[in-house]
Amino acid sequence: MENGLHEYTEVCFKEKEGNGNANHVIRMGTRKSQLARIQTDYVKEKLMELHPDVKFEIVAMSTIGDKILDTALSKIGEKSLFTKELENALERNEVDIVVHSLKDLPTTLPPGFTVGAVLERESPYDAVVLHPKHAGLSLETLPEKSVIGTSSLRRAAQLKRRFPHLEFESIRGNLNTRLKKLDEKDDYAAIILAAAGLKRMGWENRISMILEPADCMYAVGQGALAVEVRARDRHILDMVSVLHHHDTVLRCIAERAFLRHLEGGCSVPVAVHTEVKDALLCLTGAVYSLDGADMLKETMQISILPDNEVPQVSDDGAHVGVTAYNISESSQAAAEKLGVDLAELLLSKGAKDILTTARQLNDAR
Ligand code: DPM
Repeated sequence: MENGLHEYTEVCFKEKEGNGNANHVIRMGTRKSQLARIQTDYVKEKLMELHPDVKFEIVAMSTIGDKILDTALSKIGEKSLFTKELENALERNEVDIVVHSLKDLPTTLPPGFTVGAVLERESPYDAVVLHPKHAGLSLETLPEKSVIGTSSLRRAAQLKRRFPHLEFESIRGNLNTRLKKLDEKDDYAAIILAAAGLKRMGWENRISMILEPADCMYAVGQGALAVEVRARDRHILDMVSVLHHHDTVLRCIAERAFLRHLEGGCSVPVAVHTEVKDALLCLTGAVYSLDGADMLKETMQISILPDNEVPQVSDDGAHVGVTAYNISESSQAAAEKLGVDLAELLLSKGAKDILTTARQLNDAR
């Protein structure tokens, strides 16, 4: 934050109550990585279209997740790795809006914060990026013992299960760093990244294959952008709420409720797949042992038929950290219940043991 603020000294500080008036500048906090900036610019463009009378400014900051580049994400043990410093700035009214990848936002936000918008989801799937020398191959046809770079326990567990001839090693750094490590060294035959991030960076042409749910289900919230705001700041909440995408919101509420009820974070192998079809919300969720040998996977669905109910306006109408007054309250409650019910089903089949063992093994590595 100290790095970002001095660039904007001409802007007056706001009163403690937060930002109330249209003549105020709305400040948007972002991490300094290229992907974070692209995502924040994208949301800024959307907001400028919808609120042409408001001035938006971007403030870039470094976060712990950006500073610790040599340790696997799952081992750092700080749940709000990428979000804490940005939330501190929100709290101090130094920024009014923070844009995140929803999948990096903990399922329980610190008190006082909420997700005021979840934008339409990009592709939620994972993608394989091959070393150029393997062009034309696939995970299936890569040579025995080829090393795949990923520090996602979720990706490694599922892919070990599906492609036992491959080996998996951690790779860290932002997207630019990872692609460089892949191309310029001989350490990895391929790396696995979220298709959404690659697309936003303009690197779609590096995608060799998209992983189908049968091979690798995605992370909770993957591919969706989230706008975090101060929960008490009704003016900003109303301003950003127009960005909510109905189906994405309900899918992500179900996914986040599932993860929260399992007590999973970014350090456990949990994967999901959701669909909205014919007023049905369908959630598939799975937990894996680190080596992928054990798996529990179930699917449930719930009706989200639109109702005539007046949107609830309570102090805390949030569902797993998401506030969406403009989306049917009963559909949101149904989505949250779906996630909880599916988690309960997996827990009744032994998910707790799988996750506890995975956590212990990961901590011991
Ligand atoms: C989280 C994970 C990863 C990110 C764990 C997972 C990937 C870590 C890694 C929770 N956050 O997915 O199982 O590969 O070492 C992250 C990316 C994006 C958001 C990059 C990526 C962009 C896509 C999006 C890192 N967070 O996953 O390739 O907006 O969802």
